[in-house]
Amino acid sequence: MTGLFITLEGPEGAGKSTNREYLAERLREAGIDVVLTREPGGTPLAERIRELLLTPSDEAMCADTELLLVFAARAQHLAEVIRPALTRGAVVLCDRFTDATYAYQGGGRGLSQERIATLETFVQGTLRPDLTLVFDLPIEVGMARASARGRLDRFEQEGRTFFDAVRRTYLKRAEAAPERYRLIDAAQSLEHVHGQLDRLLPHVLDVYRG
Ligand code: Z5A
Repeated sequence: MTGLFITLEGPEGAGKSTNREYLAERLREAGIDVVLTREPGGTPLAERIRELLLTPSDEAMCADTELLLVFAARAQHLAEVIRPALTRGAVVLCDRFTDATYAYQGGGRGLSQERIATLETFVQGTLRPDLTLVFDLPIEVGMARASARGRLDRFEQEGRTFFDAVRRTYLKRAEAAPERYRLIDAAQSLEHVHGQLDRLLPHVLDVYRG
């Protein structure tokens, strides 16, 4: 595959969606074919699975069901969107991917990293992101941004302990593989976050152009 697979990660309200658009714009200005997508979701079927995952329900969803749904959506997304785009040489900018599974289902729900790794290999083979931007910020700042939007989804209804574990997992993974991860200080103003992305752009273009 000749494209570049970039994922954006971080706790809720970190600004991934907002900055995904900004980064896409900068890359397009450089003449690059960019595919913007998100998880869970990214295809009609995967978006239906997203609805199941995000909509609060009277029946509690067990952690294994959640994990399998996340990977079911991912299998569809990889087959329909991500792999074809990478094969034709595009940059894929994906709002969340398997690091979110390690952070939410692993850190948050307490499922074992080994079980997640088994599914990761089953669904993705050897495919991993080339670069992962972790938008990091104090949990209370992200929660305040998310709750200002109104109704909370199934994940957003979780408490502080859950989100602390999510953030810790992201930071641990970034620390363990600095060649793949870049930390973005997402607590700063949008202007400052854009500045951090601008400084990262030459690195992204270098990796893309080999
Ligand atoms: N999930 C999972 O459990 N396992 C998995 O494997 C995967 C996902 C792939 C997806 O929900 C949920 O699925 C997610 C994890 C779970 N749950 N949570 N929580 P989502 O896509 O709806 O949730 P999200 O990814 O957390 O989106 P978000 O809350 O919208 O966060 P964001 O995209 O990082 O933030 P944003 O929409 O760009 O910005 C949020 C608000 O803050 C917005 O009003 C912005 O204008 C504002 N903002 C952004 N940046 C700034 C700065 N720098 N200053 C001030 N205000 C800002």
